Amino acid sequence: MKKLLCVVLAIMMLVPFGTAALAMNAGAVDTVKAEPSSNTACAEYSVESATGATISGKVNVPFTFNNDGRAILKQGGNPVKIVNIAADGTYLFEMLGEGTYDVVISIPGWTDNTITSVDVSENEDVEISENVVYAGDVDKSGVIDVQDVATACMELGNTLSNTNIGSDVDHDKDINIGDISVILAAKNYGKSAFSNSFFNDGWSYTY
Ligand SMILES: [Ca+2]
Ligand SMILES: [Ca+2]
Repeated sequence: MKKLLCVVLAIMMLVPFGTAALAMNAGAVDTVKAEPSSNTACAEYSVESATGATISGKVNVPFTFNNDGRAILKQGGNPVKIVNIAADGTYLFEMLGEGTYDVVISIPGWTDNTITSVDVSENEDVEISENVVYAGDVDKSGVIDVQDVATACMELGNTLSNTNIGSDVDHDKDINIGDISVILAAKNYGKSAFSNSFFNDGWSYTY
C-alpha cells in the first residue's frame, strides 16, 4: 500500500514537471522562432560589413572625362583595383579591407600623381583632397620637357589611336597646335609627376 502511494505521488509530481518541461520546450520553440529575426540582423550586418572601406577623390581638369582617365589602387606595389575616372573627375574605390594603399591618378598626356601610404581603417571612408596633375607629359616620362613637345609635333594632324592618345593633351579628340601650346604653358612646362605621402592628418609633398 505504501509502495502504491509512493507510485501515485510520483505520478502526481511528474505531471506538473511534465507540464513545466513542455512549457520549457514551448519556450525553446519560441526562442527558435525568434532566431530568424536575429539572423536577419546578422545578414544586414554582413551586408554592411561587406561594403567595407572606401577611398575617393576628385581630379580637377579643364575637360570632361570620357573613359580616358584611370585611378589605380595599389597595395604592396601591386595593382588591386582600377576604376575609370568619372566624367566629373571623381573616382571611388569600394569594398576595401583595412590596410595601407597607394593611389595612382593616370591620364593620357598628363603627369601621374601617386598618392602613397593611404591608411584605411575598417569601414572607413577616406577622401583624398589633393589630386594635382599637369598637362603635357605626352610620353609619360614623369616630367614635361622638350621630348613631349617633339613627340606631339610628330603626331600633329594624325588620327587618334592608343599609341598617340597622349599627344591629345587637351583631350579635344584632335592633335593640333593647341596641344603644343598647352605643353609649353608656363603652368605645365618643366613640371614633374607628383608623388605624395598621404596622412590622415595632412599632406607632405616630395618631388
Ligand atoms: Ca615627358
Ligand atoms: Ca587636342
